[in-house]
Amino acid sequence: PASAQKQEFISPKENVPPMPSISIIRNLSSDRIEAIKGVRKAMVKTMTQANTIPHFSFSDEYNMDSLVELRSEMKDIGKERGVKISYLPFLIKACSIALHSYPILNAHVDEKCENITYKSAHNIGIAVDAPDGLIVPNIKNVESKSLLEIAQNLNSLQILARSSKLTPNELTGGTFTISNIGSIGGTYMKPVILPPEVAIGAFGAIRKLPRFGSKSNIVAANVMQVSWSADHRVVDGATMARFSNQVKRSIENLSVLLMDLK
Ligand code: CAO
Repeated sequence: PASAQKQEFISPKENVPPMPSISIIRNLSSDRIEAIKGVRKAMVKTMTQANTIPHFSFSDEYNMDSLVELRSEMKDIGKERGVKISYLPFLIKACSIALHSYPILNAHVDEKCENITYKSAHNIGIAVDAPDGLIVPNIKNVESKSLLEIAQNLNSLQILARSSKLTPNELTGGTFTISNIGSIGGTYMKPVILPPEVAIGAFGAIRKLPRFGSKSNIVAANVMQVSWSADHRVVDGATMARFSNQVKRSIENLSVLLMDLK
């Protein structure tokens, strides 16, 4: 099956076209008509279909202090091995571990919503801001991958996406999606489900904010806002909240994450 195909690792040292951080503002001298095609056309189809799904959203904030510290140590180790380590591999793995407890969130529903397919593989889709527009390649079989392997796959997908070299294998078969809007900025989001999947998460930017410490003292905490959307026909809010609590617990207390690592 496509999901069993191996993902090639591409070193981030390869030449990745950078995304522009600021768009150049030019006044149009006249109206311009542009045909909707390519990635944008695919977005029209998927999002029109997604709009038929009754979404609900749930948000929370995670304390990222432990992960910020661990990531800064692992970033250097990753560099030695030619792998860029961001926060995402930990979040992806934490989601995959929690999906074992809530398999309904790693499922597909058919168009008429008559059958639910609980997917065995955790093929985690990652929303990528690419030059052609939004694309969502997925990392296959996250449930059996190490953090380093997830980071390698993520690096590769990011490079392929930014150079428009993704293949159908990478773009199909996703079972659950994550959108890290925080690398661009912002807090909460209302992510839109990618059918036939039933759930999606969005992470905001990690920011240093005042919060209460254990002795009711004010501390500077690394805080990240998290937003989940799910298909309310087959998923209830309590399930989504419990799933998020589990992800939160393993991110805020990394020994919990370590305990379940394979
Ligand atoms: N908060 C703070 N910093 C963050 C962050 C967050 N939530 N997410 C990433 N960062 C940091 C990374 O750690 C990295 O820092 P260093 O340079 O110190 O290592 C830097 O921002 C750049 O990260 P990155 O974007 O290259 O890597 P990533 O693995 O975090 O994310 C990807 C990869 C592909 C998800 C991201 O580049 C991207 O395209 N995000 C946009 C997704 C999007 O468009 N969502 C909307 C979908 S709906 O239209």
